[in-house]
Amino acid sequence: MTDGPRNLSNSLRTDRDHANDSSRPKAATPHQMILSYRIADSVEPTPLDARTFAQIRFGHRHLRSEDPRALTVGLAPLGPSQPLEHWGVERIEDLGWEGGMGFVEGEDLMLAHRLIEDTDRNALAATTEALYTEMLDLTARRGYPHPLRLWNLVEAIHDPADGQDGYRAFSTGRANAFDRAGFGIERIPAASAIGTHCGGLLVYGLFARSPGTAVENPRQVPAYRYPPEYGIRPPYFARAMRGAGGLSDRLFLSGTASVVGHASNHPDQPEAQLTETLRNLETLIEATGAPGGRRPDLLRVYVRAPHEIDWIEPTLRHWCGPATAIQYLRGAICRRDLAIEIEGVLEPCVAAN
Ligand code: 3EB
Repeated sequence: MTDGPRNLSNSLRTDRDHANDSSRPKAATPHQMILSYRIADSVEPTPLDARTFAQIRFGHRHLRSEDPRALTVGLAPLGPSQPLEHWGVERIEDLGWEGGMGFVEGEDLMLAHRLIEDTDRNALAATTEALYTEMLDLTARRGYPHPLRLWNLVEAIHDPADGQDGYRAFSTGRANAFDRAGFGIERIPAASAIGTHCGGLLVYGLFARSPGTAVENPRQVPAYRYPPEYGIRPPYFARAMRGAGGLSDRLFLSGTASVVGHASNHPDQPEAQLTETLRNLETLIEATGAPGGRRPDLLRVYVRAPHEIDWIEPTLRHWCGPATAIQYLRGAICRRDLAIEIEGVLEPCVAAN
């Protein structure tokens, strides 16, 4: 669904005038550009102001609004969730819509999102490739050529598409687009790819002016080197990405599941999968050079079966401690035999650098 995201409202214009006011000094400390990244306990949209970079909510369907900073992702929040994601910045440089793509620019960081509602199942790879090509082109053209973190929401991810599993068709299109844009492996971002009940194909993500640093998990084969049994083209994502510049060394952990080597461990055993997933997260965090025992500040948990959160919640809370903000969303993991996937964000930590 679209609320007519074509024209910017008057109130927004005030923000833009403010942001573009050249008499304002450039931020002396661009490394502090992102003031906050938090999730909150609000289902209602809160008013966007001059310091709002993005406000992402979760609900029963994908929804864009006139203001490209507000986006609703069609995944239902579950249990004790905090279904609002808020990014605050020092100032907005520009924002708008171009060819159906919403974008927001801060100093060092760009948000881009694109929703294609009516995807042809017989052309999912081609649709994905076109969407990615457009997004990589627009972001690079506007000075943000480095994707750091991408979220992919794929309708009916396991249903056949192009004569194969939908996720594999999606992976093919994504890999082709990155190849076509001339990306080396070191520039492939952190990502999640989740199945939804409706909504076509939604991709949104963060792009930077300066390159981030990809981190791999020693327990896992890099996804872009998975053998062909997972698809003609492998899934192009890094296990984690550390942001540079205005991202203040924030660390984005990709969707992490019970995958060891390249195989799904404990197929269809959710409890063993959670244990394996947490081990993967611990190993990944360690691989980033963070202090031992460091836990993410934000966690987002995707579960296939909503009732599973009854036991996942206390186990996960015990693992991460009271300080971590956690979101639970209902979503299909991109491999049928996986029941749970967890992604996270680690806020800058002086000792980690
Ligand atoms: C895995 O480790 C599980 O295709 O973008 C996790 C994170 C997974 C991102 C993606 C897929 C993706 O292979 C699946």
